[in-house]
Amino acid sequence: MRSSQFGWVFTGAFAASVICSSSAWATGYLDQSNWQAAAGTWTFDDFESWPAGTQLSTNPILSVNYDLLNDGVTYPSVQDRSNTGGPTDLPGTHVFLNDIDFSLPDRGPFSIRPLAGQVINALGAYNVGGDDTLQMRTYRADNSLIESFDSLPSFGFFGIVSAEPVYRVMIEGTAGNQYIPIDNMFASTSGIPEPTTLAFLGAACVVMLRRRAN
Ligand SMILES: [Ca+2]
Ligand SMILES: [Ca+2]
Ligand SMILES: [Ca+2]
Repeated sequence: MRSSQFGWVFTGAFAASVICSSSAWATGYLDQSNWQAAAGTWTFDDFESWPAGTQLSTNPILSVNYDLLNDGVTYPSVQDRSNTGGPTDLPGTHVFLNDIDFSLPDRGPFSIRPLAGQVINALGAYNVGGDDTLQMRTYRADNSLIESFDSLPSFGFFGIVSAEPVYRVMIEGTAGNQYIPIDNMFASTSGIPEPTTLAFLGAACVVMLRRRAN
């Protein structure tokens, strides 16, 4: 075995031990600094650079796409907080909203996907609704659920760091009126991992769990 191969295997085994030591393939965070440390590399959009009223189908700052809202015709939109209400704890005046007309009802959850050829490894955002609890859910390529994680009520950071590649993230109100401004979105994305890498991590996990069971 070449030394580079040994290094790769060692790194893989270490990664597997981290993954296997947790009960799930993804971890939720309510602390922005802890999420950032776990995500490693990430980008960040405070939505201040977009004019108020802009609908976003794609966000090059975060390397993600946004699906149409439930009405089938509008995308989530950047809005001025003076129109959406909510806590003023964060700097700036722009938020990201699942509506376009500032009146109930809302237009459904945010559905966030990686750009073509990419996966999402971690995603975080601030709940700035003032009256909502938000749920973040991560999904595999076959749309099966990886992990679900709830924000604190009213205000605060919440995010997921996933060991499994994420192909879709949903953010939905689970308490409150479902009209849910969010802000300061963070994302970590990368190219789609090689199947051999995933297979190796999975195999290392099985070996480790077997050893633990003995
Ligand atoms: Ca903002
Ligand atoms: Ca509305
Ligand atoms: Ca609300």
